[in-house]
Amino acid sequence: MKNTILLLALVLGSAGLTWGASPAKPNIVIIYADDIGYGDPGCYGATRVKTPNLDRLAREGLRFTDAHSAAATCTPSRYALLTGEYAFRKPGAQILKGDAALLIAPGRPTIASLLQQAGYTTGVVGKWHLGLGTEQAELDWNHEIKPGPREIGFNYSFIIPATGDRTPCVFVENQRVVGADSAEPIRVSYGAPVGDDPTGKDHPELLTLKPSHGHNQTIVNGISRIGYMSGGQAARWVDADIADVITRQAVSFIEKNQRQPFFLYFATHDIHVPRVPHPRFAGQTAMGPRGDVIVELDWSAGEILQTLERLKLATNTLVIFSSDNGPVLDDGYQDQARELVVGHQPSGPFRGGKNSNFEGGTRVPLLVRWPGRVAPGTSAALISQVDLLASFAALTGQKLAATVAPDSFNLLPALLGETKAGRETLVEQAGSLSLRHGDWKYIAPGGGRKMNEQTKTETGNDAQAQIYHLANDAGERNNLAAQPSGQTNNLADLLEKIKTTGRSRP
Ligand code: NG6
Ligand code: CA
Repeated sequence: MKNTILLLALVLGSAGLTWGASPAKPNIVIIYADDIGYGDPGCYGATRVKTPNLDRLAREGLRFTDAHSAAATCTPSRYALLTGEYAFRKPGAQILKGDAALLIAPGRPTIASLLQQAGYTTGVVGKWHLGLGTEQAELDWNHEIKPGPREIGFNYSFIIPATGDRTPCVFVENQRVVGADSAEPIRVSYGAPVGDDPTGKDHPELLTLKPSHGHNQTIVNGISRIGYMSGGQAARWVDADIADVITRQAVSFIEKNQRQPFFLYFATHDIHVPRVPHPRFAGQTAMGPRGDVIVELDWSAGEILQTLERLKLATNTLVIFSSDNGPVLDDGYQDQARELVVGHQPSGPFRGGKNSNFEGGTRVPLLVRWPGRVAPGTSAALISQVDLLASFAALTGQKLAATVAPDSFNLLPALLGETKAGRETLVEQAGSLSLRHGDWKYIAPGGGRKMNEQTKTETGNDAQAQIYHLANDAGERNNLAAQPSGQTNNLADLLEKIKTTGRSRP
């Protein structure tokens, strides 16, 4: 019996098949941009900035027009992407400080651990912003930093711990600060100042890039940040080199793992603030640093595509490009983004942007390329990044336990362009929760200001319920909540049900 099974396994194996269904094992690369809006890449209508590599992905793959990040800010979007659970269910899934504890419980299934189980080698390179260490103890940056990516399924990690504008301004590779020197211990604080590094608040004369709001604590490379840090001088990153450094790490991860299935989650720092393009990209657009870092982002994506080609991996690699939330112009530094945007529409035809309940908050670019498997074209399927986990489970022939990834739908057929049908309903998260249901969008009533005066973003907050019919009114101008369509109660009830049931996956 044993021998027969072995023989069968060998025969099936040599035919490229495995037991049961025949799951594919393409390499998977997610290029996850930061704060890129629907209208920022050329393939989504931009003309004042050229993005030939993203445009090429769009030409060779599927371009989605109704794809969403799970939330309108970074941490909750990344939480949902990795766990398949809406972030509103997770207490504390808000924009995290740079010394926050790991938000995802070690051992909890994630996209990375799921793919590990399917035999993939997994890696994360770039922006993390999901916390490190535990709630119980203050994190010591000078020793092994854990739990972190490794404990939730990543074999390899090279990360920016939080964001480019938050301390500590160092990379962490596999649980260790890169370039750390024990003679110069690193301390990080989001309470009282630590050490005697100058701050932006007290020494504005030292700044090369000035804040417009917030961002006035420890100065690193002439840029004051959110949070304090001391020590680790030799380990501190050079802002203009971040794209080069992390792109090189991403390329090297692909090179090292080219002979086995790999999953790379490449989360770029671009185009988040502080926007400091490398000198070779500075001035490439007439939009100032925000335009130039879009060019830099496109370059990074191009390096990944070229690497896949050079190693002859392109046809066996599923490449996904998307963004963690909608766009913002002035996000806290005086980099002239607002003054120079003239005519460019970061949110495309949609209202609002980063942090907004309107579509601009979560409707983001999504490009999917898998040559030979995904026919080039466009898709209007309603899809969210929270769906990647269940879709990858289907791709690799894994069955999810009922408790895992409670909001992740298997949309593999939509992702691969086999159907144009997506979700029927989707929860979007910003200041309030919104529910998409077909062409309808319901924004639950909520408190908070209507306009973020600092970023000049319309938040979409309103004490009253809002309902828009997106097919007729993509810009969400005509609130139909007062009209007797009966939709308000239906959608409010449906949203309430999704909230209280604790899961939405059938
Ligand atoms: C905000 C920051 C903003 C950015 C954002 C997080 C201020 C005034 N604004 O609090 O600059 O860092 O957090 O962005 O501090 S995200 O893309 O990581 O969600
Ligand atoms: Ca972001």
